[in-house]
Amino acid sequence: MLRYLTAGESHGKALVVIVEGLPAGLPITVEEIQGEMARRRLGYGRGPRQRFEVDNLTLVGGVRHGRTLGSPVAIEIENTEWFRSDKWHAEMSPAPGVTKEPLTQVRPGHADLAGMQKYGFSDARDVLERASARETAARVAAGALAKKLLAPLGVNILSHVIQVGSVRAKADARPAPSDLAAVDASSVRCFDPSTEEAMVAEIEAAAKEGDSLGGVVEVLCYGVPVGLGSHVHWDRKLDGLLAQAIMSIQAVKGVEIGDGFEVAGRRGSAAHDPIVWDAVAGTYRRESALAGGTEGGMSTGELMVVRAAMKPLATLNRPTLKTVDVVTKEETVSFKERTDVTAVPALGVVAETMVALVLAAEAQRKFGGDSVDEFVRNAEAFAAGLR
Ligand code: EPS
Repeated sequence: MLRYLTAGESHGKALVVIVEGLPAGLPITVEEIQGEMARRRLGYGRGPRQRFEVDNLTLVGGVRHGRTLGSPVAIEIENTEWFRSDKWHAEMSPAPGVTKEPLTQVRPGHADLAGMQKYGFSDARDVLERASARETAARVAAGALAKKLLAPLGVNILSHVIQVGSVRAKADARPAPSDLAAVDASSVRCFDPSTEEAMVAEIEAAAKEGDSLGGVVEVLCYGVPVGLGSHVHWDRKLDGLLAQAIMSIQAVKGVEIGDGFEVAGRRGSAAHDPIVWDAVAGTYRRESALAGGTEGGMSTGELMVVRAAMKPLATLNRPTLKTVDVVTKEETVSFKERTDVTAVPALGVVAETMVALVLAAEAQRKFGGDSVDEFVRNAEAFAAGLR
């Protein structure tokens, strides 16, 4: 079973991810992983950090001569920040000591206060360093491996931004796999050029006021095989696994499979995707994609659609959110930290990653195989059986 663990703090020396359960023979290079990671830094509205992070990574184990060995793949990703200033060497040192600058004006909407109460900390940095979305860099490195594993099955995963703040893209603009470069070329990773401009203006307006913005991204998965996940038990349902994975992304507050929320207001007679037999292809098809590619907790083989809603970031460039200083108990505003105006364009790439990791794990559960060849052979035999 494919599983992975990340470790590391935002301003520590590095992030680490270990991916266990990949079959042997998966071709992968540092450059491919870096390519995915660079996509995560895209997007108008990111803070200064994304301009100097360089995604310097080392494949520490599990890969030899450009192919996985079937052993755990270990990846270390430097935090460029650590190497830019000595501040972080002292502030994040693992050696015994105390900070000179504890952060005590906790931010509403961030992990600060609940984390300090839960773990008994008196400095919010003990929480925020790990709560930071910097951790998603490690996830994206793992996701690059998951996408490579899914590629020979014909699975193609991409995302696009459909809302930034109050600006929403037209519902019918949905990119195909060949449109990925165009989406990534958009300054906000929006597929609809007419909306892109309005989104940028929305970000500029928020930036001017030191404020932040949330939004919505849509992940599209083309070519997902039939039968990933299962109806037989709650924790094997594919849509449940996808929802958990998406909700685990920092600042995500909502998830939708297909047109879940819109369909809730329809009558049953107009809420489901009609099934037809495609005699030419020798396969069943759905005439629409309302269900988002899952029925009964299993993939149907149709276009998979997963949306994620991100709240506006809780760190503001001009802090105005009312809070309490946990030392004095006096009313104040939350502490100032360098931050992004919005990270919605990056959310799309992280959401792709989480979907890829779920689909890769479920594909491996279904098709097994200790080598990529065996995995692909098994998947092809299953598909041939369906025909
Ligand atoms: C983040 C705050 C910012 C972002 C960071 C996520 O970091 P910093 O406080 O160092 O400026 O840049 O995102 C990343 C570093 C990244 O690589 O995505 C937060 O509080 O979540």
